[in-house]
Amino acid sequence: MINLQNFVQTMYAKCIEDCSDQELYYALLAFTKQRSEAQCTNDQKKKVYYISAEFLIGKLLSNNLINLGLYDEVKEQLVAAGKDLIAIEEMEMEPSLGNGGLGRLAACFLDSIASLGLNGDGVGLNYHFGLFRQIFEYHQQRAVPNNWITPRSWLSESPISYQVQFAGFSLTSKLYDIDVPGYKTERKNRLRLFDVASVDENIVYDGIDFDQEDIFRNLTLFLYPDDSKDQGKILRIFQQYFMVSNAAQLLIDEAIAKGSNLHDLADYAVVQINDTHPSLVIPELIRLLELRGIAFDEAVAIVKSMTAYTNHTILSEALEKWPLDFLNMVVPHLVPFIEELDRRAKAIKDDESVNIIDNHGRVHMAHMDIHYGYSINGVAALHTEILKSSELKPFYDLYPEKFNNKTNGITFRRWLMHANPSLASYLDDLLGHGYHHDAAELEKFLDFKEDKNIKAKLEDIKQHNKRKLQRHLAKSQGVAVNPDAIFDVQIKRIHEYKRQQMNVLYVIHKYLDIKAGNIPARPLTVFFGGKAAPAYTIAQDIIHLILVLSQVIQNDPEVAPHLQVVMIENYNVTEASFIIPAADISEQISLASKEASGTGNMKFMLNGALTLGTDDGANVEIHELVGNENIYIFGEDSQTVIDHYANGTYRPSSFYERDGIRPLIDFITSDVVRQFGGIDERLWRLQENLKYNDHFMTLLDLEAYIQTKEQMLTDYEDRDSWLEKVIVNIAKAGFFSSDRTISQYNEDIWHLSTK
Ligand code: 26Q
Repeated sequence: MINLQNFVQTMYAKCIEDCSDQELYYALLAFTKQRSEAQCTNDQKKKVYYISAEFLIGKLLSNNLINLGLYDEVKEQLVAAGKDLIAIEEMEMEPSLGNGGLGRLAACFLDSIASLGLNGDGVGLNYHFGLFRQIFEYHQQRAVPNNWITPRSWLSESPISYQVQFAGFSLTSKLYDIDVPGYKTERKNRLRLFDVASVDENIVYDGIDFDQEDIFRNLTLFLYPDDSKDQGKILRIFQQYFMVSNAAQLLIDEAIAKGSNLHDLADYAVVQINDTHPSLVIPELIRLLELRGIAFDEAVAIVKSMTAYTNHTILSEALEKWPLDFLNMVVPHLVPFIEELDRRAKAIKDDESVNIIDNHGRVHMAHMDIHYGYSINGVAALHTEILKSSELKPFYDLYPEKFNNKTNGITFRRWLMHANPSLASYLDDLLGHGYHHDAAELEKFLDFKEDKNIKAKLEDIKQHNKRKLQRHLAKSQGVAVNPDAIFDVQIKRIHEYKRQQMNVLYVIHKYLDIKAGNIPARPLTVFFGGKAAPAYTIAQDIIHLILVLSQVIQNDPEVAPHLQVVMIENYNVTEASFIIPAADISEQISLASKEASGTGNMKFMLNGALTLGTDDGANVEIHELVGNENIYIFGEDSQTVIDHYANGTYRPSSFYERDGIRPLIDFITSDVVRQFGGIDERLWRLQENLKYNDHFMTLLDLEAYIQTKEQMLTDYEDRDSWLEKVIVNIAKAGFFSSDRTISQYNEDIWHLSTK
């Protein structure tokens, strides 16, 4: 039994009723931190260190209250005092310490590691400015700094500090911890974020520019500073080495404190390398072990038995290759280790496809991970198969035993219980609480798929969530949406391979169709949300077109009652938890073979939206689980796409000639678009790119996409059958709990004791 009034009284000498939401937020922050600080940390002998350049944890207040088992009581006591937890939560800054999927996955994993009672910490960097805040001006994205660290926050200072050596100078680190309480476990893990003691926020000028050479002051200022220029790349290497050297020193110290003699380090620690950003941990661990008296050969063997690598992408441009010259400028003392590892790998097989250092003197980080780690995994079944059969085939031929798949998952604590409390409590009533700990129990929901009352209730819950989103958008963005419309949602980073441009072409198709007199049965609202990397021009162009189109439609009285386009400003974890529960259609339309997994697809399914997608990433597994009748799959399959790339057989211009396609592309530079603020340079570039380049084959699938989406809108009108599909999707979503994913990591890779 908690007494929030007492706590607030002691803190502010007044009662809850008289406090502002800001004051109550700080009170709840202190209260929740105190509760988790009182918990013991997991202390089993062996521990996983999940090293990642990104942890997109999102706001923590409600999440931590849920996990500590305090949420309902706190909410009740606030309501009794006339206060609203949702309004209080708005006072919290979102720590946007990640770009997208990979960072959010790391956050879900921390939740599941703690909730399963496993001993495991996240290790990363304490960026002072998380991912930029996105604002729209003149129909374009502007990036402004996002300084999330307030004087009082979830960070706790720790006394831990290390020296990290760079070329000609060393930096002192300072460790901050964020507690990660497991769901009703009584024990916690931690997210360990390293900072530079000498960091200085005052060197940031003019938005998000800063002196990139002032490493002493800037190292932890920003998540992924623009690396389109060499200076940015070098800063990234500084960040990566700083992160992994601290992580390596921390794990060695913790193992020694528990009795390790370092020869047995692998009994105490396992490192999961989240994509290649932390890959320098391999040579760094070897270097540190040698410094502590372990012979090189043995050091290599130890590190090989305790490091595992996860690959999150098959886009070759995202695979890190650092020039040796840069490494020599930043960490010259590490280079001899990398060179020796390269020599030894070349003795096994000397071929460009598997070499660590290539003929251009570049270090392939993934190659180092695969040679010198004991496990490599992809993040969805199809992704892992593509790695084995094409992208990393030469490695699969060398080390088949190292390859394994771990299909991604999401934490149900945040994406169901917190984001969609109405659905969660209804499922509690219907199915009991068993699914909280064993998500597979959601399958019991299948028993109700023909139950009319349950369908009516699901309809009510969706309507309730649409209204909640409606209120939120009115307040946050001044946008009015119609809760009686079909909510069709594509929220994710803006990238050509994710094909937001295809969805835009559908919108143009619909606009022209309505202009031609074909009035839809029900209004459609198409939501987009996502940030574009500041240096990624075409992605900026796509945002521009969406924003202008939204105006064109809104200002056309013939079309506006039937069609609306909403671009969510500053899409982030917080926005996602408002939007996803309100969605009817989940857009997962990447070019087959390009999306490693996707995790938004899982969140939508769990919240009762139906997937409109390609057979790509984890969509393939969703498709298998729910069956053809309960998903809308379209487009060419991954093999066809891979063959097009291999043989150079895709020609966008031949698709452009088609009657169903040409008017849509031409519309991009039409007078009406230009009248509403369209910028010629952006529109032309986008149009030309689609006609003559179209690297991610938008036009290849466009007709199938339009047709499938139209079918979906027609099917939506048969409410009974639509809701049956919704039930099947929710019931089958249990597989995508990150608890399942983490159990598999543990069984196959980490081998930690569960108590
Ligand atoms: C690389 C080099 C230089 C600068 C930046 C980068 C870089 C930064 C971020 C490369 C990759 C990323 C992020 C990748 C990412 O988020 N991948 C996503 O991971 C998800 C979790 O596994 C998957 O669900 C998505 O399919 C995948 O796109």
